[in-house]
Parts: sequence; structure tokens; C-alpha cells
Amino acid sequence: MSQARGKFISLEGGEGAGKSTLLAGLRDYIGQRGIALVQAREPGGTALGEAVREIVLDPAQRGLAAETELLLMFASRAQLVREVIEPALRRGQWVLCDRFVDASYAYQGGGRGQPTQRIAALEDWACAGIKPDLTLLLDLPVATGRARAAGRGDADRIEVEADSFFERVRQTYRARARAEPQRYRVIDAGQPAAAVLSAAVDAITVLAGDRTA
Ligand code: Z5A
Repeated sequence: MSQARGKFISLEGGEGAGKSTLLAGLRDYIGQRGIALVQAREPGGTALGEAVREIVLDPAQRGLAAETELLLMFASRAQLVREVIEPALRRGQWVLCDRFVDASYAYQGGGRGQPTQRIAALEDWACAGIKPDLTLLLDLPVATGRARAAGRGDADRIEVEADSFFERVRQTYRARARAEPQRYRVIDAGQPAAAVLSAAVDAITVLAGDRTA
């Protein structure tokens, strides 16, 4: 009998929205259900991707062109899809990814003004038909997220952008969620972490086929 394909879940949101916090809770929840899980992040998740991450987040790379940034995000993604995500899904494992292609639409599209059609063409090429089954969007006002992240020390190359950049990022995520309500679950990330986890678990329960709504 052929192995059932695994499920692919991505986590998205602005800076300080609580993705890392939620990831830890979800990893425990999915593990307790006996589901084999692979965790990844973008940019990163492979040796090449982690090297790309170093470059794109390095504040010294001040002159990085928006086009270069976009291509680097997709270079990391193309490798992650082929080396980690697709093989895991084929083995029947679930994949939990801290950001995926929606981040490029939000940051490079909404934030940097790269054309949507260009990003869609790159998605078509780099993602090889792989799309999340569920995208959890942690939605939070920009100021709240930035205040949460502020205590963390030196800002990376993207974190130094203006509030207006992050507002465009947020609005692009929200527009994408409205356009694809069957894939997205928007979670109010201003709630206590336990309530955020509970909303995410709810969405995953539906995805696992335990409940229909
Ligand atoms: N990027 C891109 O431009 N294009 C792309 O295609 C991709 C990425 C894939 C790296 O992402 C950067 O790459 C990112 C987008 C860009 N740049 N920015 N800005 P990242 O995901 O690694 O980094 P991040 O977005 O900066 O995430 P983060 O700031 O690390 O935040 P987080 O993981 O969402 O939050 P957290 O660490 O879980 O929580 C932050 C703090 O808030 C922490 O003290 C928590 O204890 C606290 N927290 C968490 N949840 C709560 C709740 N519910 N209430 C109160 N406090 C909370």
C-alpha cells in the first residue's frame, strides 16, 4: 500500500508575532499525536539555506538590491523544497515551516514593491508545485510586534526597516489570507501565548481530519 502524503504547515507573521513560541508548542502537540514531524525555517533549513540566511540578515549587506534579496529567498526555498520538504511529505511526515513562500509576497512584494507576477513566476519554478496545506498567520499590530522584539539585542538587516515597511508587510499577509481562506487561518497574536496555541491546534485538528470545521 502506498504511504499517505504528509501535511505541510507554514507559520507566518510580522516581527515578534510569536512564531518561535508557537512552533515549540505545536512541535510538542504534533509529537504527542504520534505524527512524525520535520521542522524547517526560511530562509534556511539546509546548509545552503542557512548560508543564505547569514547573507540576507547581515546588516553589513546594506547595498543588497531588492531583486537580489528576492532571488536569494527563492534560492534558499528551491533547495529546501527539494532537499527537505518534498522528501518528507513523500515519506508521510508532516512539515512545520517557520515562513514559506507567503513571506516573499509579503516582504519582497508588499515591503519592497517587487511585482506580484514576478514572485508568482519564481514560486512556480522554485516550489515545484509544493504549497502549504495550512498557513497559520499570526496577526499583530506592527508596534506591538516591534516592542516584543526590541529586547532581543542588535537588529538584523530587515528589522531596521521603517514601520511603514512592516505595515505593508502586514497588509499583504492579510490580503493573501482573505484571498485564500481555505488555506489560511488568521490568529490574533495579541492573545496570550496559550490562546494562540489553542487556536493553532484547532486548525491542525481540522487538517488532520479529526473534525470538519
Ligand atoms: N524573510 C523575507 O523577507 N522573505 C522571505 O521570503 C522569508 C523571510 C522566508 C527572518 O525571519 C527574516 O526574513 C524576517 C522576514 C524575512 N525578517 N524580519 N523582520 P524570522 O522569522 O527568522 O525572524 P522574525 O520575523 O524577525 O521573527 P521573530 O522576530 O524572531 O519573531 P517570532 O519568532 O515571530 O516571535 P517569538 O520569538 O516567538 O516572540 C518574540 C517575543 O515575544 C518573545 O520575547 C516572546 O516571549 C514574546 N511572545 C511570543 N508570543 C507572545 C504572546 N502571545 N504574548 C506576549 N508575548 C509573546
